Amino acid sequence: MNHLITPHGGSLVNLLVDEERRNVLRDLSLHLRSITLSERQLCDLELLMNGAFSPLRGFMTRPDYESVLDRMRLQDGAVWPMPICLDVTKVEAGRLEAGQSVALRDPEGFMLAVMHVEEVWLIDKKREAQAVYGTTDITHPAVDYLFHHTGSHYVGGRVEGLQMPLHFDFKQLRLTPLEVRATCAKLGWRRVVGFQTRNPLHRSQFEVTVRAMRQARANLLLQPVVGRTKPGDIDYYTRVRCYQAVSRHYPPNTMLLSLLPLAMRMGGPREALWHAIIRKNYGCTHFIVGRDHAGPGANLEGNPFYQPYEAQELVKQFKDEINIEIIPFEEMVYVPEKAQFIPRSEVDNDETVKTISGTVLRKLLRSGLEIPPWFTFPEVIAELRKAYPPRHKQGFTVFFTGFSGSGKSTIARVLLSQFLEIGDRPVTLLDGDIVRTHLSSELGFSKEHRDINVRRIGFVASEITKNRGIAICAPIAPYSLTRRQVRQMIEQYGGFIEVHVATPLEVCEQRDPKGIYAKARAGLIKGFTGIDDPYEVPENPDVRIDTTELTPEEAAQEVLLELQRQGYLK
Ligand code: PPS
Repeated sequence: MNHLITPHGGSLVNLLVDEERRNVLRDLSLHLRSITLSERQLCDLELLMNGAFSPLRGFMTRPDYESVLDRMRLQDGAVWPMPICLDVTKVEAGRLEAGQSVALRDPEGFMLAVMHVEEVWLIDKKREAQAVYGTTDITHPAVDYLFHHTGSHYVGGRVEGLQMPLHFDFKQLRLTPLEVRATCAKLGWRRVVGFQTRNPLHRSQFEVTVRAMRQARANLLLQPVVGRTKPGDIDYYTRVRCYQAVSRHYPPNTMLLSLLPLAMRMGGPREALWHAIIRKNYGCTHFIVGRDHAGPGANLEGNPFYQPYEAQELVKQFKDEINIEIIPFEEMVYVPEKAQFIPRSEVDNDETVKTISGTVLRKLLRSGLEIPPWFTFPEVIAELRKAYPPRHKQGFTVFFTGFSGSGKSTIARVLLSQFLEIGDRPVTLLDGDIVRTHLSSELGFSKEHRDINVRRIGFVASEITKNRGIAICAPIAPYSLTRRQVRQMIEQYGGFIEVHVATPLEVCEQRDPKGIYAKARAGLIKGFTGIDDPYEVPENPDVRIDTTELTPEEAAQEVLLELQRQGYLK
């Protein structure tokens, strides 16, 4: 295997400068503008700097970008299907011009590289979406990213790298293209087949890799993506533990596990071609392209964005030019009669087939049901169960909202006692008054301050929920949008049960346990919720309780029953 030759015949790019130049750039940076990179931009920069994106030497300038859009080639003719561009806001773009240099920094402020700006231009997003992804439908994750999370302008120019983005996890598994090539050479591997994945390796994918190794008489580079993948994917910490476990099922010294900090676009055929070029840069001689490679799923009408074998067709078309053998694979299915996975087209008419989709797998995990051993390895099941406990083991937040005096705090205290009696999770009560004493003592009751207060509660509750505890929150939380934001913060980690304590204002005012309504009516307190400040009634709470005719215990029971219905209590 040649150690320096890239798909395009040139040498592997390395944008990291030597120490002397680094010092010059550090001194220069005192006078430079800075751009703080997003997660995706950091991934792109890392792969530019370490040569995985060879022959690119920086973020694309407009002629390369236009050429990639129009013909999947750089201006000089080299095959390259994906725009690698640095986007900035209109304001930032206004401060940049050709000839200037800018410091590229990570979110903590570390300077990773300097870019020498050659061009700044306004993005025609519709044109880019149509050219690269074949659609302007925002259900496609890359189109959504382009339309909603990408600045208005691109900045192109050569990059000089000072320092690789920092990673503190799985360091031994983060190999650069040069390190992968050197390891393969040391192991005496001359033929290496690359496998790309963003999912745990189950038995069917394992079978694909083993068949590919046999077919190509090659060793395996298992290269899972640990940058940005498809929203909703299994987190990479869990996946990497799964890959490490499955690695032990290959014969000794036949495969290498190496993590790829790539920001995927889910761009189907163009993305598959891009993946093949990247793998060639890592030293692969062969690359596996599966069914629906890097597919973004279906659009709102349920139709796939790309045909299942479109990616294979495109990569095959360019394989000679990019100098890598493609190993195409169709869908693998399990045939119980044979007790093995085989390609769907090889199944006989009288044989049964079994498959489990990602959606079904998630359902099985959520409900704690058995995952059949034919589907995956016991170690993988154990890891997935740790990451996706059934609901009765997940954390959750009970979020009360309602007028002052509606009974929120009292019901919250009853619930606190009930959860402590059950005793299976740690419980924290974040009552309005407690929070205003310990977390938000500097805040008043303007809309802005109430929103800050409620979002702080949401943040603390989301941390508790993430760590599988129970958070009980009881602020007034008068605004729908803020409540919705809190729900979003929490639901990514566990349950969110919104309880509207809908006791009418007259009853709350009559109760007036703190004498605070009397003060508000007398004009001694301004902007009091329900008196001279708004309360937006929740439209679809999980529970709505009017405590006028209920004891606190009866009200708490309604919440407990809802928690049980949703599966959070056994
Ligand atoms: S919010 O809107 O969610 O931030 O309010 P919260 O943190 O729950 O605080 C509500 C308690 O503060 C007392 N209080 C007021 N409430 C509403 N409006 C105004 N202007 C106000 N000033 C003081 C009120 O007694 C609330 O107590 P609870 O526990 O809800 O009865």
